[in-house]
Amino acid sequence: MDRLVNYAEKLDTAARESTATPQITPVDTAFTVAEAYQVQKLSVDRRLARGERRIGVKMGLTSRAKMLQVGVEEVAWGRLTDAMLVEEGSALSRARYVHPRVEPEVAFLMKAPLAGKVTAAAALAAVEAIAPAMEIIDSRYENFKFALEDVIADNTSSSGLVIGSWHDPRIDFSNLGVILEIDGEVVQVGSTAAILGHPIRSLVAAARLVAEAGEQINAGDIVMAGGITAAPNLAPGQTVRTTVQDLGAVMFQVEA
Ligand code: 0L1
Ligand code: MG
Repeated sequence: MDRLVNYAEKLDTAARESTATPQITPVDTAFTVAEAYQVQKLSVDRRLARGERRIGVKMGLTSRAKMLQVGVEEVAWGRLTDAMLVEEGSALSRARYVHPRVEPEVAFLMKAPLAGKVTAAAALAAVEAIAPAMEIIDSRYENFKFALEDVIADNTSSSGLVIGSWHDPRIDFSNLGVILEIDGEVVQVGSTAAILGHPIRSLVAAARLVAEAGEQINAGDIVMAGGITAAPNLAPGQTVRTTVQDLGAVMFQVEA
């Protein structure tokens, strides 16, 4: 079997069965970023073949802290499907994941397609609305450990998304305060400026990266702009809430 197809199948199975799988790069030292994106597509295509629907893209490694942690200077992207949507205010099952964490984010809803090299103004003009959001990240690798190529192949750890109320994007969202609370206790504080200095830069990067893969951002797509703070672990019994200044709050609960 082609080695990339084999990796895609292993990652897809790990996600479906909520079991960790070994990293690729320690064994396949020649595995490249370009091949990793091919594996990501092959793996997500398996989900689409099972009936899931593509709903947009996520940007990852968008904060300086995360880039330094992984030792890269470039953002990464992943694909979102409808099965990853967690209804705002609902309870998600911890058992569906390997070792889930949560990231406070903001999400864009697109009203026009976007692809290639675009200006920040063009990107903003294609946005219908902006919302407070959270991403559930859940590396399929053992101990949540990976190299850049591994995590790209694993759809940049993306496992779920929770979206709050959509707002008019014609506000200044460059530096909005963000609070992540677990069980009413503030566990992370940040600013939307942590996303590449301004979240619109994440959308500009998304347009460029999806075009490099021969794809585009479509009208109606959701684009998750990227993590704003460190990502705490999720455990059964928790109530998790993110509040973004001027955009309001978004929450979910964790059950066993
Ligand atoms: O969305 C993100 O920034 C996560 C990217 C992958 C790294 C991780 O799993 O922490
Ligand atoms: Mg994220």
